[in-house]
Amino acid sequence: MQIEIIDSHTGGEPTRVVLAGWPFPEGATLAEQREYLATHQDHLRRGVILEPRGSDVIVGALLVPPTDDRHCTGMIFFNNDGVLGMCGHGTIGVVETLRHLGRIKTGRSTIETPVGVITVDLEENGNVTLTNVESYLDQTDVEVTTPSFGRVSGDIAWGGNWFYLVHEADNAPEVTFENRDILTDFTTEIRRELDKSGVRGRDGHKVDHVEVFGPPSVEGATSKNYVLCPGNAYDRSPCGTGTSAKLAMLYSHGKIKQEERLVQESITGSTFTGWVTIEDGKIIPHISGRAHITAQAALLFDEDDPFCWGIV
Ligand code: PYC
Repeated sequence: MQIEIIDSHTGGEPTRVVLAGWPFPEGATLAEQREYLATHQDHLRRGVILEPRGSDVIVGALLVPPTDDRHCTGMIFFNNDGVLGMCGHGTIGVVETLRHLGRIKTGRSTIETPVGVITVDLEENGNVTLTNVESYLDQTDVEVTTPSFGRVSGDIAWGGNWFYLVHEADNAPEVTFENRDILTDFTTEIRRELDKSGVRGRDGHKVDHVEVFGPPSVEGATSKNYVLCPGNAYDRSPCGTGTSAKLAMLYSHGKIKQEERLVQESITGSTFTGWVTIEDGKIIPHISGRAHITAQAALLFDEDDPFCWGIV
């Protein structure tokens, strides 16, 4: 068996787009297809994402036919832990992959995801602006006490995935690349405490991404972030859904206005530019960045290989 893929990275964060060889999941909607993938095709997710073919950092995107042919494609994201709702850096990676294949034109296109339809604007130079699903602030000043770092306070917001946005902590590590391991410990403890206290997003889903902020180090940036993803890897990019959640939080607190630009720097020094518009009273984030292709390959699966479906 073989699965055809194209790899790219967006601000340092890899995306592996699956083009062929993976049977389309069953379901009338993308949400149903994501459920089918999680239930019946988890071995494929593991085989494509985990070692020995992949790594904890890669986000996969399975391209599926759109349920409405006005849309350019459907896409279902997954990572080392399971399936994802949306993925901002991954969307930019998918668009760059489609551009590489000559399957998308510059200008505006729409793409279906399990959490809604998003819009992408592709420029001649490869820059992509994605208009995300509605994002919102869900809970404010949620406090947890971590065993090693003391008291932490933050807001919970939806940006296509669930985020805990740290705004105050007794002993938060500084947000620097050198501190990435201790930032992983810090955010993992926060997520564990949130889960233990039964804190959930309004749809009952676990709050599985944690975002911490610090002063920027690249010129023109507004802030630098560290984002813990569900499978314990940290996002090398500024995180499209995390930046969307942050924009929704800032707008709801009256700290930014419509169309006001925020340049979010990642822990690796890459940046996304983001802003919000208000449409029918809903906060709609826009995230702009670009991806680069790194590989085009066929992954080979041999049933006799004890690690055929990944090292778990
Ligand atoms: O860019 O939205 C994002 C994302 C989610 C997880 C990793 N990257």
